[in-house]
Amino acid sequence: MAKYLLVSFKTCPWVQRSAIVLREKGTPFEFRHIEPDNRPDWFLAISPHKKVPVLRIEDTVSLFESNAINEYLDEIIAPRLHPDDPVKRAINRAWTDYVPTFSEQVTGQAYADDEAAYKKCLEKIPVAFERLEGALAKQNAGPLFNGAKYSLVDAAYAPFLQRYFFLDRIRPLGGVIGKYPRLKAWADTLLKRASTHSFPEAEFEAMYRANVKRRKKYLSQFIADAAIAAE
Ligand SMILES: N[C@@H](CCC(=O)N[C@@H](CS)C(=O)NCC(=O)O)C(=O)O
Repeated sequence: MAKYLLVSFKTCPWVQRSAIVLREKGTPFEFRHIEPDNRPDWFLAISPHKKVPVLRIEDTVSLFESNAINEYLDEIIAPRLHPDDPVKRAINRAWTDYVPTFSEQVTGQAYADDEAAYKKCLEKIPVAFERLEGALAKQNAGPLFNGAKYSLVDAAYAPFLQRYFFLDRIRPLGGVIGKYPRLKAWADTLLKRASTHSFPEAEFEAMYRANVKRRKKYLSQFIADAAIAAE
């Protein structure tokens, strides 16, 4: 068994996506969390973009970019999460390629400087949700993206769907996800799945809130100082 080290910032959704795949495959790995503001030299030496995740294999090879890491893991460790059918596989990859856009459209509000920018960000959420609702309607009947079998698409979206609910609890988003029943059911399924979670859920949400608070953007004011102190 190869020795895997996954280098991470605690709340990074891109790391989470690779951690999910390792957990779905039942592959043991060392999870090493570093501080974004104090990236150690050993990390800078193995991360070409200076970003996490990096997957270090046998202390010799370093892979980066969560999608590339997940494709690699899926090629070499059973069970295969990609569908066998090449057309279905291409469709899965296409929806995984949409994740950076989805993330910006659904969680970009966390970086808005003021109320006007925040409101503009919220207008993008239904656009992203509508697209995924359409994709899910063309797939099998759930509960996962491809039906009964877990896929790399599930792993790719789970961290961002989780953050939608975190953001909804910071400043209510008017129940927008409720208008997309397939997406809502998918999100609920993913959030209930043990592999989604790298930390106990309440602890992780508190870490996420503390991050948003620290960013000193528009949303920060809606997170109480007391909550931070309690974290
Ligand atoms: N496309 C990359 C995104 C990774 C990424 O943006 N990671 C963030 C943390 S969540 C990071 O390392 N940011 C530090 C920086 O940009 O310098 C992936 O999928 O792995």
